[in-house]
Amino acid sequence: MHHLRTTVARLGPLAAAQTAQIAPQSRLLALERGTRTFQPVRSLRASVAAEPFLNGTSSNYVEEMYYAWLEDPRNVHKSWDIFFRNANAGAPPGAAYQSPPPLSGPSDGTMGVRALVGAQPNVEKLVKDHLAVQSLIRAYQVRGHHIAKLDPLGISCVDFDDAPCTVGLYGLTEGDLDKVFRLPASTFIGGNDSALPLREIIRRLEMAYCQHIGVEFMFINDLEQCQWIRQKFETPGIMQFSLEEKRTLLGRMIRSTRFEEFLQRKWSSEKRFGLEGCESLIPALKTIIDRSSQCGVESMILGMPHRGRLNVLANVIRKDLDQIFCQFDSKLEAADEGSGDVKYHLGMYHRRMNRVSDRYITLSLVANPSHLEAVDPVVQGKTKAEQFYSGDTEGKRVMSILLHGDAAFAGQGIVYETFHLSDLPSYTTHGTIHVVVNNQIGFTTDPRMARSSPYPTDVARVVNAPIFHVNADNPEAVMFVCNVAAEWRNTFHKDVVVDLVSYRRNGHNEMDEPMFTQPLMYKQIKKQKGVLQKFVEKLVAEGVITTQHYEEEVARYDKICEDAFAHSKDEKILHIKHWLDSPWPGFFTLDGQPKTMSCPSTGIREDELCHIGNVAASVPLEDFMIHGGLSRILKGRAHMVSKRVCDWALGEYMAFGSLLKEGIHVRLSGQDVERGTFSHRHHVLHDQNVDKRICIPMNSISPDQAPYTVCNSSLSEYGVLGFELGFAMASPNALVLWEAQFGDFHNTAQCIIDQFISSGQAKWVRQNGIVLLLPHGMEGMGPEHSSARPERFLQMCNDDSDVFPKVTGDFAVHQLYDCNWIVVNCSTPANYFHVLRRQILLPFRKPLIVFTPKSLLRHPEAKSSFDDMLPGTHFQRLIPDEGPAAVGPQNVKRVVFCTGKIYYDLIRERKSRGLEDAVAVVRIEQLSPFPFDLVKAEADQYQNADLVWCQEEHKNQGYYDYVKPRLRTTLNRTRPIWYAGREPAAAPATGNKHSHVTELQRLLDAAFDLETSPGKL
Ligand SMILES: Cc1ncc(C[n+]2csc(CCOP(=O)(O)OP(=O)(O)O)c2C)c(N)n1
Ligand SMILES: [Mg+2]
Repeated sequence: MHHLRTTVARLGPLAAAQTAQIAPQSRLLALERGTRTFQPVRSLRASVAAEPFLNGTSSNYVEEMYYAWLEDPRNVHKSWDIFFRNANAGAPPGAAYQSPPPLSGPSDGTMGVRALVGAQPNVEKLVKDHLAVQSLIRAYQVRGHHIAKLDPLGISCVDFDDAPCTVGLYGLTEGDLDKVFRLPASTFIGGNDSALPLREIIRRLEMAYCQHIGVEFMFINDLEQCQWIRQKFETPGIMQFSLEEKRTLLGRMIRSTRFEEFLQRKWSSEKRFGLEGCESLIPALKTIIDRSSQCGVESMILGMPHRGRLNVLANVIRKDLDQIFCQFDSKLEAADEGSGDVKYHLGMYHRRMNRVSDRYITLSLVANPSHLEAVDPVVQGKTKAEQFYSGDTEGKRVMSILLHGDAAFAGQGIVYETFHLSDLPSYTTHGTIHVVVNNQIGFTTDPRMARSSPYPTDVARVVNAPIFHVNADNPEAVMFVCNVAAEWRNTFHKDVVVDLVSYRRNGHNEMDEPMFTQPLMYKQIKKQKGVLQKFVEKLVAEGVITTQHYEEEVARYDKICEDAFAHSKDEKILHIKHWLDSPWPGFFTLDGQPKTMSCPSTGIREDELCHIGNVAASVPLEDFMIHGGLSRILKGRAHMVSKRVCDWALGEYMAFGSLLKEGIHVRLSGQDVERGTFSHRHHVLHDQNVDKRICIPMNSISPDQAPYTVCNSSLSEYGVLGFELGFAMASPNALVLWEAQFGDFHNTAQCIIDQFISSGQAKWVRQNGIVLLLPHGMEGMGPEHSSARPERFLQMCNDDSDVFPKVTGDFAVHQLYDCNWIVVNCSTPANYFHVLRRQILLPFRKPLIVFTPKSLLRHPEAKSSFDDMLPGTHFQRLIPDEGPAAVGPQNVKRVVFCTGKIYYDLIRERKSRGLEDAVAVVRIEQLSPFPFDLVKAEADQYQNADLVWCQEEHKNQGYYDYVKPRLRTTLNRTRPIWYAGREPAAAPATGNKHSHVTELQRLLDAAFDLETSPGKL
């Protein structure tokens, strides 16, 4: 490889040194191929100062020949053999070329080559012409898709230049058309022939690259992969189907088309985002599924937008039709808790026999919000998890399929972010098949206004995914590329894109008038014969089917729909539960309820704490040299274990380690999480002497422990959080955590937080236990990085601020069961330890939002004793004052309620003012669901005290707006409560250190000035 580069590098300047002359020439060639003619645009005449036959465009071909020559010098013409030998031997530019010896030797059976060569007096011309032919072949491979007839409407506004595929460009003339040329190793158009007349070469290239399929792949920088694709599309006669395959395809087209027609007949004014104009999507998906199943895939996870979703549910996933039809009945009562979602967002899970492969397959369509493409990383995460839990390390049994709209695929950045996960070790799903329903419109916007690239699919090029554009009005071509796509994924385990170039027969939805904005397009569409009709006519003409056969098939499917429709009227209740995309068998009772409504102690035995602590302090590998600074950290951990205390990092270690020991997989993902942004975690140790040698002590806790995954992610919040959410969907028996580098960065993942995490269960009756770790706190570091925006998370909590709840039974667990997510701000390592463990020990799953500290990571007082983590201990929703104030509550003049790190500022200030008897400081650790019961108990205990809410965040931020009504409800408005905190502000924090300190002191003064009450809450 290195050798190749040096040779090619030596060739480079030769080519560059030439001057290209653009010579206008008269029209040379017109081939008998329909409307297109070959126009010579320019010819390049090389200076003979260097190699006489090389020019800039030919160096690629030289490279290809060089590869072939490396394999076997006999693969190339003798003249090239000599050239490469000379070049390799260090011949200077201009001297490597020598006239080859006259060609002779045994016949190789090629068509007329010897005759041609023998008749060729000028070998230089022969080489030049061969190079020209190679250039032409390559031009078709690179740009044949520019010319392919991809658009069923014939109105595509992309104006590609077809000149590169004209022979004149390469210096060939009409007289060359019947000359025979030897074919290079980089083409398969010859089949069994190694040489062909130019006319036939062009015809075959046109067949392979310029019909209804456009193949975009030459940007892929892997020769084997390029060769594989060339073979798939160039081999003569490769696109042929048996009668049975054609009939199956017809059956699928009938189902796809008649399903939409049925819905249109029954519910003409209901939104369904029909598939009309791209009905071949259904056979496309079915082909991908069949072929993948034949290749051994057992589980396929799909994500898709609105367009054609009901059709996919009915005809691909095989959801019962009556279940789909009853969704149109507006009188159905909702049976499940939660608010539900519209029918074209719901998910689905189904296991069935695949008739083509004769194997069982599981298909699941992931529920999604309206936000286009947001589901992409979620599907990938779920796929990765299923691969992980089933030991499918290469993606041979589980795969993902993503569907896209053309406008969304090009426009939504999450597509790009998801593509960039595709090859990362801890995120790869080993190849996704993407299918774009490219109806050449997005709502009312046409592609000229919707993207700057010629195709909607260009984003896929960043990961070297081949892109197969196909005219969706040709179902056979669609089926062909889908087969190739499935085989590609199975062979290389890399992403691939199928671009179904189609149209949208109706408006954006069934109520929409497209003629307002796309009059010409829709005039054309109105004239357009339906794809099924065209296909049937073709099959009848070919004698594959009779009209009668077709009509019978249609009648049969229509009857299936009518019967299901009649059936659907019996449904009286709508069960969203029937639309679950990720059931967790065994976790719930049979009717989907938690098995208990209590939570055991989250503490663990002392010997376990010591053992895990010692692992955290050790390097389990021999001869492993760690950094000196890290040695000190590990020694510090060992010291803490001997003193029976934990800091934040060790508390986290205890939580993860103990869960792993109990067989719970733990996965921590996010930017720089392995070390920890604040250099406190160090879960992955790096040998200082051996490159890439690492050690993860967390995986050495116990021989039968669950695996621990800790992975630095790509720099994407939207993509990675979506991915981890999907990962957490697959199993309830895993602790899946995503850490933001700083809490404020979660805002670029807001869509995942709003549309999935806070509302997912309400919409899709699907639980999820994902944990978000969001570093938060004002450390005088400026407006960025200071706030994880607690106000936003708290605003989305569904607990009622105005109702004091009934406190019965295991109130804390019931409250958790009813909430949409849990929001905590722990002030001690022990409480952090407990809340992480509680995630798993709860009999149900809820997302957990943790505002994590920065300065507390090293704060000498932010440590917990092992005593607070032993069996019998729990997560504390509220931590009461445990000092002198609590001993004499009647003497307490003020109770300061707070949360998080401000607690440590408060107790320092209290101490310095000598107010430990007079002021109680109470920490609310679980902000939501709000610990009404515990807050009330605290307030009741200090009857003579005034009450203050203190926060370091600005008043319009942080917790203020959330706690205010809840504190008032708790106190039943019988006692006033005061506010000590920063004024409202636009930015989360000041950029000026001095202002920061002044503001902090001012709020501490307000909290402890017992003579004057601060402003009322
Ligand atoms: C993130 C996001 N922005 C805007 C919308 C509103 N919207 C719904 S469909 C649509 C057009 C989508 O076009 P395309 O991706 O081509 O799919 P098509 O409807 O043509 O199948 C838009 C803008 C949305 N659903 N999601
Ligand atoms: Mg579209």
